[in-house]
Amino acid sequence: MRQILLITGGVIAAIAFVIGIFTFNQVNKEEAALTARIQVRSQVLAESLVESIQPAFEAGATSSIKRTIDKFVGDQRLSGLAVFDNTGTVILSSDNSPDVIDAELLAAVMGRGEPDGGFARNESGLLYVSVVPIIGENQETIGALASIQSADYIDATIGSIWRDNIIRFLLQTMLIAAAIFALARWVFFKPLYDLAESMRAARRGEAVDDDKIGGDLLLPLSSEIAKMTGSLRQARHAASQEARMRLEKIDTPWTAERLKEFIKAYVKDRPIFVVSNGEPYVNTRGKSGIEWTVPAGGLVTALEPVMEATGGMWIAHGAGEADKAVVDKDDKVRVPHDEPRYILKRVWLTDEEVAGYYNGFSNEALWPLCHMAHVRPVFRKEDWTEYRKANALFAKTLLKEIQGVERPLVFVQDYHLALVPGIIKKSRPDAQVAIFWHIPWPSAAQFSICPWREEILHGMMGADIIGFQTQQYCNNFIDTVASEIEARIDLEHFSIFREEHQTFVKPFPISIAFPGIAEREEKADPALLSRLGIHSTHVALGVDRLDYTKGIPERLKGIEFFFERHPEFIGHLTLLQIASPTRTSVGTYKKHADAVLAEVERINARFGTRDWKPIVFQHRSFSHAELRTLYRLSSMCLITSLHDGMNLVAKEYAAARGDESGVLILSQFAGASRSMKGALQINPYSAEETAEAIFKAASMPKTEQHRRMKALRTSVRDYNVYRWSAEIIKALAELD
Ligand code: ADQ
Repeated sequence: MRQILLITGGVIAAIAFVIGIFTFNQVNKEEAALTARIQVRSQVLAESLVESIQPAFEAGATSSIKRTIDKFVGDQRLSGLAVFDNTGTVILSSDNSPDVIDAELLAAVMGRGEPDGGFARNESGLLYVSVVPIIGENQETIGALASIQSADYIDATIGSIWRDNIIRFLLQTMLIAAAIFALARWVFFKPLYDLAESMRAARRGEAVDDDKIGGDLLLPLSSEIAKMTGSLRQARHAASQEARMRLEKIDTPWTAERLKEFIKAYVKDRPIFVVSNGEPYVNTRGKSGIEWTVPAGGLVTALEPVMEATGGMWIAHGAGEADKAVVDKDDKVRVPHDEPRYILKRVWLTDEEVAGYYNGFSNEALWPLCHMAHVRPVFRKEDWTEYRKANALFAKTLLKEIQGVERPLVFVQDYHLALVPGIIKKSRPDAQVAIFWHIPWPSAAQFSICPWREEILHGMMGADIIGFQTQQYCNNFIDTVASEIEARIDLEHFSIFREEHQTFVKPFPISIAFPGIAEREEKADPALLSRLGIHSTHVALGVDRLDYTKGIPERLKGIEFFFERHPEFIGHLTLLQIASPTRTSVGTYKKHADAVLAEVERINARFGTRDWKPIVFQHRSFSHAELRTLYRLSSMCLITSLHDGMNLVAKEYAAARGDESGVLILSQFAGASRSMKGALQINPYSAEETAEAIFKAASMPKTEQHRRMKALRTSVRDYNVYRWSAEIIKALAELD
């Protein structure tokens, strides 16, 4: 656009210059011709009058001269006439003759005895004054006659020439600007846009019409690009063929490509709608304008690669300060921002709803209710009211989006939205709905303390499939249903019949996207550890949200006990604890954060030396790339959750260790402990066990590390997040 304006501006300036010069010339010529004409006419008139009044002038017959000049003025439509004696004094003048005669002009005419003239201006406009000498019989100048004529038409003619040319200039400018815009658009910009669009389409793997790439103007470039997009298509085709083949084989790894093919095969073109509280991208205002970040948390880590692979729509709460600024009128934005692959639709909640539904019922009631971490759930009626309202709002938003979509696939996430499946199924019985519970499901006895347990269970059972992380949580759920509501339980198929609706309860252990080759080959730059002030031989790494279920105080106790038992490691081993702030508006979390920080300080004061600290505590989020580097640089990763649905950090650690080194210390209360057999399992409540595991990891021979890490990596590679979502989608599709 700027370029078009520059070109147009340049052309207009050139036209203005040319038209200006031409107009100036034309005006000069016209002015000269009109002046000559008025000069001649005035002089001829004045001379003819002088001839007729000369005898009377010499005879001093003033009254006869007066009559003659008055008549002449009337006949010739002059503005005035005046007769002067040889001293330059007016003897006679016509009625209302303007007083514009220049004394110098008069003196010059009488001195030379020759006629002359000039322009004058008064309030009535431009005038031409012609002065003719009156010559006596002795050939001496005896007086002069001045005729005054209106020359307004010269002004008018010059003005109209300027006006006409300015109008011509404006018309030409408009026409030329329009022509330049049209030409630039069609000849230059359109081919460029087409080219960019073709490349985008090729990148998305869509068919590109090669003839349309760039048009004639960009022929040399477009033929090269056509070849490139052709090869890209071939590569994609080959990859998808390969994926189709692999689809049939159980023992080949699941990839984004394979998931895409799988979805095509199983659900054809039915779009997938994901609904969760947390959003995959948060927009904030930064120094360079609106920025985006991926929030720390297991749900996003798992689902984002799936959505990138499958497309569709993700509905989530827009909690970022600049979230509203980037959505369209339907509250949608295409993400990832740098390479859009699916639609994120944001739901807006009031502060009151966030306080009651999210901080209150979700995080102060359901979260502690489902986790055995000895934090008492808080059940407030007003939080429950907000929870119901917010669930209804998410469901309403989804129902609007699935209007007109036949048998939509709906995938509801987590404990924040337990009531959504019920609401959806009521309005759209044809929708196939799954809900995945990312956190543990407690025992029936523990769940029975919830005052609104029945409504929660009914809401969840609106789903066709309820997924949990482990078989144990499925068992707990079935027990809970059996003891709380009237329903028929089919233990053979692990399903529940209620009001003619069948809900299957199945374990789907969540995972991560196993890294591709590019990530595997990334170098782990040790400078990151130096920047964090860590120079120890051994680094024990902890990566968690600062949540009381993650057992960070227990981990600190473990490390303290380790240094007590093995003082030879003082100065040589550092615990790097990365803890991203989480749920900071909830009182329990604030207290927990303060307690953890105080413990870190206490232990650092107890064992720290001048240039070494036993614990480096980072109270912030790190990027995925930074985390990968830290996973690779640490000798062990510590997971000490008191209770955890799965724990993806354990899987991320194994996935990052392409060198098959490093040791995973894993709590027996994390869902991940079911499948991650190469880990050193611990009971995090026992500081001794944790300390011994740290010692074992720090002294473990490389061969044992390789053996264990190989097993861990195989478990993650074989059951990655693509397989997780494929299994859920398959279970949904098989309901038909
Ligand atoms: P979370 O409780 O959030 O998830 P987890 O599974 O460990 O727990 O996932 C945490 C994710 O956040 C990981 O991807 C990790 O890399 C990231 N993360 C943590 N701290 C971070 C930091 N400081 N900076 C950047 N990233 C950080 C819930 C359940 C889990 C379950 C998941 C998925 O509580 O039990 O495994 O959902 O279902």
